[in-house]
Amino acid sequence: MFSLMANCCNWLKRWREPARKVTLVMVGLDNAGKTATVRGIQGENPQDVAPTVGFSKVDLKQGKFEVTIFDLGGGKRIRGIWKNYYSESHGVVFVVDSSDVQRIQETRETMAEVLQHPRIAGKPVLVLANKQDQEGALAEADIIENLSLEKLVNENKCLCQIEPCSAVLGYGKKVDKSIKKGLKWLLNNIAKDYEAIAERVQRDTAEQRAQEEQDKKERAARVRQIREERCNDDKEKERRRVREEEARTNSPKMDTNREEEEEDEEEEEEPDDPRQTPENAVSAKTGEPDKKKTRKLHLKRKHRVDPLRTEAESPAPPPPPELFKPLPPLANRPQPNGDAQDVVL
Ligand SMILES: Nc1nc2c(ncn2[C@@H]2O[C@H](COP(=O)(O)OP(=O)(O)OP(=O)(O)O)[C@@H](O)[C@H]2O)c(=O)[nH]1
Ligand SMILES: [Mg+2]
Repeated sequence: MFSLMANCCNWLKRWREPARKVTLVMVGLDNAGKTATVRGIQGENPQDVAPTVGFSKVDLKQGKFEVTIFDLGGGKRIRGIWKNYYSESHGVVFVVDSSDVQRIQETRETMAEVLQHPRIAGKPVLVLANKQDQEGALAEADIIENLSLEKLVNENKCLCQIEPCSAVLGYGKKVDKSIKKGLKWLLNNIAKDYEAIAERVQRDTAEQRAQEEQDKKERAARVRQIREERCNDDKEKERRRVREEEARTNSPKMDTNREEEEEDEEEEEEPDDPRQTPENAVSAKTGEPDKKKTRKLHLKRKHRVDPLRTEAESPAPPPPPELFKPLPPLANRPQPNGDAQDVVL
């Protein structure tokens, strides 16, 4: 009679207890069967699931527990995000593909990283040795050995349970019993130490939020600094551009003068340059002869003869036509006949 009353009191006490909110993180290599497992527990068909990119959040009621499961993508490049969910988790579900013997070492290393993390160590861990329906799947004992599971959980003070299972066997009420059993074990062990775990979750979450806030501020400060530096760079570039523009605007005159000076120097150094013609002295800009140049050229042209022009413009004069023949000298003149008289012209 007394024990019956005690049982009734306990039941009443439990019934009046508020539902416990528990958050679980579900991890494991890609293709292990995490999403299929969650689907089965939810009562959805676990077949034809797509790889998880990022994470999916599932809320479900399990007895007196309101459970939130973070089903995280297991791809190598996604694993980096796992740690962001550790602080708010009360426990861990680690899913192993028992048929993927080739990646068992990768699984071991990944599990070690998870359990060693300061925000996970000490929390209860359920290992689901999934895909037991597959041929060649490692049995429970092989998995324990290959993962050095005992050593890992002892070192990190994690309560641990391993359940060989198959996520595709059924769903809803027909979900693999081992999965149900494992989940029950996990929730009960969290419940046993709920206050301590919940306090830790609260503290770790607050720390993480503060850290995230700090990171955000630092990131914002870095972005601001980069923007300022870029802005200064832009201003400097603009200033340089303006200077160059100004220099370009002024430079043609300077260059022309310089060219002229150089030409003058050349003229003085090489006075017999055959390319020096009067046309060179005409300013390219105005079409007017440059006075200075003309003067110089004029001076110099006194000493110069351009053979080509001379020939072309002043051809040699033709010999004058022979209008009359000069008389031969007197001595050689033919003698007139006797009657004729010499005529002196
Ligand atoms: N044969 C068999 N196939 C399973 C089992 N569990 C899951 N699968 C299949 O394995 C594949 C991967 O399952 P997922 O649930 O997507 O794996 P996951 O761990 O969520 O993978 P990621 O989201 O990439 O991390 C799917 O084709 C599932 O149908 C099982 O117990 N047995
Ligand atoms: Mg998935």
